[in-house]
Amino acid sequence: NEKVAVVTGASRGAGKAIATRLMAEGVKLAIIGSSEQIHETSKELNENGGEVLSLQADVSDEHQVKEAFKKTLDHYGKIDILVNNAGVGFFKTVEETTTEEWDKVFSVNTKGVFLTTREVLPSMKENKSGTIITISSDVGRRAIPNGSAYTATKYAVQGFIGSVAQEVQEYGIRMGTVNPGAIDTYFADSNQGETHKEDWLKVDDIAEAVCYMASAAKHMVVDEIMLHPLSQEYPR
Ligand code: NJP
Repeated sequence: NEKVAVVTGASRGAGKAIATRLMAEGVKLAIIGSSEQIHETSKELNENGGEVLSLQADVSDEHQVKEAFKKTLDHYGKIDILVNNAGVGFFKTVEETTTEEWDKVFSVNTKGVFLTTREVLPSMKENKSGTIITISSDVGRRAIPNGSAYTATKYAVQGFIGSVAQEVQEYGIRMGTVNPGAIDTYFADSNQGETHKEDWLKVDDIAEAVCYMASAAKHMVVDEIMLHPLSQEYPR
């Protein structure tokens, strides 16, 4: 009875590493990304022998999210693990932030987590089991300057998860957040492997945290894992 996981934002970066790691643990996958790159990543994972359903969908679009979860349930019959990883960010002063940029980060980082979580819950409730892991951020626990919109989305996610976790506890569903500091990915229009990111968290560090949460003994919930590069200032 293999487990089934949906990983959002798995085209590249942390999401791709999370999908790769879960696959290595024998988990069947449905991976979601908004660009065509998701199909390339699926092909790569398939070539490594995993079972992967490739879903191009924007997590901030209600219709596309509904469709993606319907396809996953039609294909696998259940979802044991949801990893809410898709996220975008930009860093500038509040006066430089446009209304469009504000709406965009809230759509993907916050509304996206609401839409996917809402979609997965009915089947998890029916199965009386499920684990929902959301990649938030250490900035969801302490504010940083020049990132007000991004920081606000991650504080919002923290509140959302904390509230829903209590609603679904009686159904055997557990929810947790992984709150990383700087990770070497493609985040905020950057590239993976840039030299100034040498000491940053690696995508496999995030995958390891997700794996620990997802495979924790059934009687416990790992509420939160906070991690940051040793070279980074301590989150306060
Ligand atoms: O970023 P990146 P990360 N619908 O840019 C996908 C958090 N975090 O891996 O849509 C569906 O390499 C996109 O795929 P595609 C961060 O907030 C990061 O670092 O096909 N998917 C890609 O696979 C986020 O929650 C840092 O282009 C959408 C992925 O998301 C998570 O870590 C620090 C989408 C982004 O990959 C992973 O981000 C921190 C949409 N609308 C928290 N829009 C950090 N990197 O330093 C984008 O504290 N994607």
